[in-house]
Amino acid sequence: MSQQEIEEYLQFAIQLAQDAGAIIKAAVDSRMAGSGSNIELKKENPTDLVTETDKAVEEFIKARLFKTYPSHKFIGEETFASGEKTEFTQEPTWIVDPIDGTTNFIHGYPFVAVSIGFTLNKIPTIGVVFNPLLNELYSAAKGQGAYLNNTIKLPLFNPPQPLTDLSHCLIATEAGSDRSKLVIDAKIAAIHDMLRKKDEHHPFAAESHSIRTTGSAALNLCNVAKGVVDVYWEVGCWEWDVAAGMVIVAESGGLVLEGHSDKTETDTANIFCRKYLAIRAALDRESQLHIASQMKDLIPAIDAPRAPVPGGYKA
Ligand code: LIP
Repeated sequence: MSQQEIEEYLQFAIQLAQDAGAIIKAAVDSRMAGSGSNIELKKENPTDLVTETDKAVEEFIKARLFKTYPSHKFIGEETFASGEKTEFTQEPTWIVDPIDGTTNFIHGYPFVAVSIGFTLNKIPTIGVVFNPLLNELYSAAKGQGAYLNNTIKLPLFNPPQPLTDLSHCLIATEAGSDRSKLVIDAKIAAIHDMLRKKDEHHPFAAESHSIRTTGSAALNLCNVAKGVVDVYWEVGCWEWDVAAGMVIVAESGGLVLEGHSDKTETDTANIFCRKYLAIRAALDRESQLHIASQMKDLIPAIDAPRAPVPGGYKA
């Protein structure tokens, strides 16, 4: 595919994200003005929320995509949730989350984004993430760098700040939607180790600067691309949450690895792996891998199967 075609798809995705973002913003504004009628719908899992707006925005994006590129493939959160079979092939494929941060959307917490990723030959090639509540647009195409609002090159720090030790890091992570005791205990134990002082019983404790959660995997990845958080680790989110953000992180000079406790794995994460560990840009890859290895020392082994496990996931 030529650079010209990639540029065409990037501009198409940017416009699509802005138009979808306008629908999300209007829904929030009308609810805040007391005139909205967004009915909150629940999936089987009461902590994995979906609203009428998620569905409407996905339909809007899908219709525009198929009208413009009828032969392209589509993977979307709500399409998947409706039980439609999705296959990942070498074909040009759009991977979309209509609202990443649905819980935030419901509460009016302003970390809400539409996330549009594009893969070619299974390689994440374009990523656009738009937060219409803060009017922040993140975009990247493979080999062309990552940008905020089309003009500000990421990361924001130039050159990137030194990345020396996990104790100096700000770490983003999420509770996720699997609230089974095993998973929550494992995540809290990891957060405990991210925050507490090292001692003989907790040799991997990092006493890091702190932790942050935005409630949106896509925006966590964009914060890594900006360089305003150093590390993001999450188990349990899905390809539509990360497909766009992974391109944005990579193009900012960051890494996205599989977020499991295998210390030796340094390959870029498979977008379908459901476990992600992102490290911001640094002056050299060695320091990024050093931070990844420190994180892997304290990350628990949590399963994130693609099919739901009755009673929750196994830790
Ligand atoms: C959300 C993810 C977030 C995760 C939430 C949820 P949604 O996506 O972006 O990282 O922790 O549980 O999955 O459901 O708002 O599109």
